Amino acid sequence: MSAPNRNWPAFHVPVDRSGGVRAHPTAITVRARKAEDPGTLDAAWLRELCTAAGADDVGFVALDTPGLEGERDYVLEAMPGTRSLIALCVRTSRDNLRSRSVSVGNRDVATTSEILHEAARHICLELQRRGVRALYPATGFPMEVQRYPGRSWVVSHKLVAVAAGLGHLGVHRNLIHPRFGNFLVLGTILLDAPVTEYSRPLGWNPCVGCNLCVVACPVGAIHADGSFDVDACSTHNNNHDLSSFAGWVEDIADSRDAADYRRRVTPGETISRWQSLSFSPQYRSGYCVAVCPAGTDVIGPFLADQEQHEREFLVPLQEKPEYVYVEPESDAEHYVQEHFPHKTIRHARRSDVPAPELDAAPAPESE
Ligand code: B12
Ligand code: SF4
Repeated sequence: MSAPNRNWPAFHVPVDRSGGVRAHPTAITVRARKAEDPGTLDAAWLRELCTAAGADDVGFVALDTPGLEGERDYVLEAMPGTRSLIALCVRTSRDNLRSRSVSVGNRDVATTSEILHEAARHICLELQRRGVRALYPATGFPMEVQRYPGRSWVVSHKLVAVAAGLGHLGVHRNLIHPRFGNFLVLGTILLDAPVTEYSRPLGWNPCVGCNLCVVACPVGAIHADGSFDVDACSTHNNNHDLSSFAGWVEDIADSRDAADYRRRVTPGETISRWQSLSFSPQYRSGYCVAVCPAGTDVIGPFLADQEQHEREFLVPLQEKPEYVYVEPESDAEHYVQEHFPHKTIRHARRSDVPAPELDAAPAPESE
């Protein structure tokens, strides 16, 4: 027999509603404070706040900046009233990302992402204390994945970073910072206040057009003309996530017994998925980032001896025997057969995820 409320009355401390909300002690305290209008944020002060919090570089843009039209509905959905955006970046440990041991690169991507989240959170709390509304979406995951296979990201950090002058996209479509190159994690903060001075896009592109990213990619996703095969990249690199994860679950469900499961999924693949689930998503390659020599902090040894750069950072990735995940009969499959015959082709099982029935995209102008 249950005995509701025997020890706890409906209200442990009764709420006094006699004077309405305006007479409530909270309302009286807040009214007694001097109302401060945070007004327009001083750009120099904001820059100092961001760099002191741990950002390696930062820029500011108004939400209505040309180039960000596609971001508007998503941003206003996340925080109605957003007026400006902070683009920020934190450097990664270059040699982690260049390592043939992909786990070493993944460790640093995850660590740097958390450092950026912590910096962004610190900035948001300081702005909140000053009466400015501010929020930071994740650098990558978690995202609004219920919208997959539609757009799941809240804001495109690359587009905001370009508009805010942090760099330009290289042939590999990653942002290249003029100093740090592509060895960074990007983030964005949404603000409901304007900033005294906005940044402008960089007048030149730090990409040097060497095309090392083109020849490093194991699935041929990056083309020298700047076009990009999203499907080839995500089928291989994101083999633990999204539709590939759903496909793995279906492989388990379809297996008659352990032997049948092993015919579909190797023990190494099972263990690898355990690692992704336990620690952080394990990308299979970020080879386009690893080999990129662009950026004044990075390019010195490449300029001194390009062949040495390739021997150290490109060739080990090209020669590495590894599983490469492709769709059967895709361009990516033919590319691996032709360029990397020593790598082992695996046909990824990807679940066919239907478009979501609910909340597939923001309502336009949700301001
Ligand atoms: C979606 C996404 C992906 C997708 C698509 C990549 C892409 N080019 O759009 C996949 C899974 C393939 C991917 C892979 C990688 N990503 Co990623 N990814 C993102 C994400 C969430 C949004 C990217 C974005 O803005 N796309 C829109 C525009 C700007 O991209 P675009 O290149 O101009 O155009 C392509 C897309 O629009 C695509 N497209 C069009 N419609 C749709 C719809 C869907 C559903 C998808 C998936 C794509 C897509 O087609 C265009 C290609 O021609 C951001 C995080 C974020 N919230 O911003 C990280 C981000 C871009 N990724 C990043 C990284 C590092 C990677 C990887 C190296 C993974 C790794 N190992 O770490 C690879 C590199 C692939 C590459 N060369 O581009 C970094 C880039 C840092 C930098 N220096 O720029 C980001 C910014 C994460 C971060 N916070 O630092 N990524
Ligand atoms: S590897 Fe070379 S071509 Fe590719 S993005 Fe970097 S500088 Fe540009």
